[in-house]
Amino acid sequence: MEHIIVTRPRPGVMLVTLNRPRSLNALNKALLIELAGTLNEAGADADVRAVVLTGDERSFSAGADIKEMPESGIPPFAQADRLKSWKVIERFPKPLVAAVNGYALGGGCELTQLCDIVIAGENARFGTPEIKIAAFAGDGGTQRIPRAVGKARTMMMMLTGEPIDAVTALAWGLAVEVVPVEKTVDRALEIAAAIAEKSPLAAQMVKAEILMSFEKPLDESLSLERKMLMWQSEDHQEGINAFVEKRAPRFTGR
Ligand code: DAK
Repeated sequence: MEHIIVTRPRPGVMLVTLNRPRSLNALNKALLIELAGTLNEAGADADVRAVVLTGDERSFSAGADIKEMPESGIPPFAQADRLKSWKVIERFPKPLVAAVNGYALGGGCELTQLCDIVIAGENARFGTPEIKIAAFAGDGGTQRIPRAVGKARTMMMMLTGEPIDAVTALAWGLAVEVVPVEKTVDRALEIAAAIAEKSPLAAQMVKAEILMSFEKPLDESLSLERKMLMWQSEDHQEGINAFVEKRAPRFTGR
């Protein structure tokens, strides 16, 4: 792949590194397609139980590739394969942890908010500067960011285009921890590894259930039936047995 690097630094954990440093990891269409393809593979691979997504120390991602915009014609962002790639990321069923150093702007900020847990380095800057090029956060940001931080803060971010720092992002709920820059990826991997030890069935169920609370009315999202399926899994029985026998559980995902 040209624009991302994929490694498996810990059992059950895939690390995906955005790799267009000269463009501050701007999300051109080719990168999005590679990312979606990698997540599709990770989703189908039972050896991957959690994925960490990161950039480099200067930039997680500076957003949609502005230089690609004129080439692609109008409307530039509405191309089917680009939109499909975002859908794949949005629907990735396994836990996704973001390790964010530097810029997380525009589509880069939106990408962090498709991750389930966001670890911010001290130099992280979250922002939605699209208004500066007479655009708006059209890859889900106008809908997801207010759900995370509320109306007034979103208006401030999106109408001024000015970024917020890591400590503010933490206070507003866009990130869950702030750590020194050189520790961001390690901390995200540590969290992913802790998730990977759990039952993959349970982890995916937790993710789906929590996301549902943002997407559906309460009477639909109280999906008792799906929760009942969980109690019939081998992993659930193994969890109970291990607890009673005072040993570590061995989860298989069945
Ligand atoms: N795209 C392309 N190249 C970028 C880039 C971007 N978003 N951000 C930075 N770069 C490139 C710069 O052009 C420069 O390249 P060279 O000139 O060296 O060739 C290199 O990365 C380093 O950047 P700078 O020289 O500018 O570095 P600085 O440290 O001075 O500034 C910066 C860093 C992040 C403040 C600055 O680069 C900047 O403001 N970048 C643009 C950030 C931005 O505006 N992001 C949002 C993009 S729009 C939709 C509607 C809209 C959207 C999507 C969908 N629909 C309706 C479906 C829009 C989404 C967006 O994300």
